[in-house]
Amino acid sequence: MKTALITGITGQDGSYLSEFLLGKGYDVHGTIRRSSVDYRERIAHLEGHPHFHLHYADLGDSMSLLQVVGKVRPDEIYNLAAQSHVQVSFDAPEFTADVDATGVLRILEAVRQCGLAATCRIYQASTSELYGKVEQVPQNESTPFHPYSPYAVAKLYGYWIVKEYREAYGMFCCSGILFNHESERRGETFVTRKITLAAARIAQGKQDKLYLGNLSSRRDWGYAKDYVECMWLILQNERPEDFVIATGEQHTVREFCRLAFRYAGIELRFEGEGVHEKGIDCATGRVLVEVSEDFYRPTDVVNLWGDPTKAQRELGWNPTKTSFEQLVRLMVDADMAKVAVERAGEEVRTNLAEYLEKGIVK
Ligand code: NAP
Ligand code: G4F
Repeated sequence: MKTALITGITGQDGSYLSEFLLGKGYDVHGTIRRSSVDYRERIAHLEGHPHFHLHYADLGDSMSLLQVVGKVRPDEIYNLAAQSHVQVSFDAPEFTADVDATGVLRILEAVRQCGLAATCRIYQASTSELYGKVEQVPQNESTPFHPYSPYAVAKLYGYWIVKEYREAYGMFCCSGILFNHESERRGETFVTRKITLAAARIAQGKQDKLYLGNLSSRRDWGYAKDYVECMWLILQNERPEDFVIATGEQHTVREFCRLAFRYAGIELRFEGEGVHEKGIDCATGRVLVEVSEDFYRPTDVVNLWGDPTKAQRELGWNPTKTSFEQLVRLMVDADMAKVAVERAGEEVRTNLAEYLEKGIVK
């Protein structure tokens, strides 16, 4: 039985990767952080599994990493932990650098200090944000980097330090340069999930309007569940190499929004430009989407489009397993169900309060 250690196991990708590796018969260990609210929603269903284990560690704390790596002695490490929100990295640049840049170094050194350099394979969660102010479309493994946020600059260090340890110490460590991947488990402040949740709430009368930033920004959006398979394939490869993981298809935030609302039963038309652009309900004329400068970034990456040819050819990975339309549909369906359950809960609470007040129930 192989042993894997996943940092960032409570995140979107960590939860899917755990399920995937357990399905492959791995003993799965993950790092969690202490928090005043125990927020482990994405992995709650895995707790209690005999091959699923959690350990406290923080990428900012070398001691905790040394301790967990020394104890688990993993065959494979998936370093997914990060301050992963690009906009937040402008507000917390130093924390982002500590976790997303130096944190990668701490993992690599922990492996070396524990004497596992020759046996432990390491996957580093790199990102299409490295291409930033893009110099070429679509982007592949040879496209020059031009990071365009504190997040991307920190991740660029992670990319290079992984390459350095591979060349200097012969370690099997690789970066997956992943383009945006989404799911029903995506954090609610990333644009796709923000849109699908708002579309569900608006369709069910629980929200009036959705405020977004740059509607013309383009992304290559894939399904997170498909992408974790590729992380594993990268570590099963004969040689340690870096790979671009993407669908090869590009859409704007506006297109995502229009489709999500359509699946929630609302046909939108967009009118106006820049901050004055609005998404209008074709049936009622109501303005449901507006632009707010609060969601503009000091520097925004606007044209990400990946070329997954190498991963297709060398890893046999299928980049089009889940189409863009299927991705939007599954996210909207999940949020429609979530909002319906919340509404039902509210109704039960309201009725119960009324029955208690009237003495119908005691
Ligand atoms: P996510 O949902 O934000 O999860 C991030 C994880 O990192 C969480 O488990 C979080 O723990 C943990 N974490 C944050 N700071 C930490 C610290 N100081 N020490 C230890 N753990 C820490 O991100 P994701 O979407 O799953 O992405 C996984 C990785 O892929 C990230 O490195 C991200 O930068 C990268 N990536 C993501 C995408 C994408 O489109 N999703 C694309 C390219 C690259 P808490 O739950 O305690 O906060
Ligand atoms: O959903 P986003 O916040 O994702 P972003 O910045 O592309 O970062 C994600 O993908 C990266 C891979 O390329 C990962 F490395 C990173 O960890 C993260 O998972 O924003 C996507 C686009 C941006 O151009 C943003 O300006 O959508 C635009 N946008 C427009 N309105 C918005 C909004 N983004 C957010 N979060 N919220 C808005 O209201």
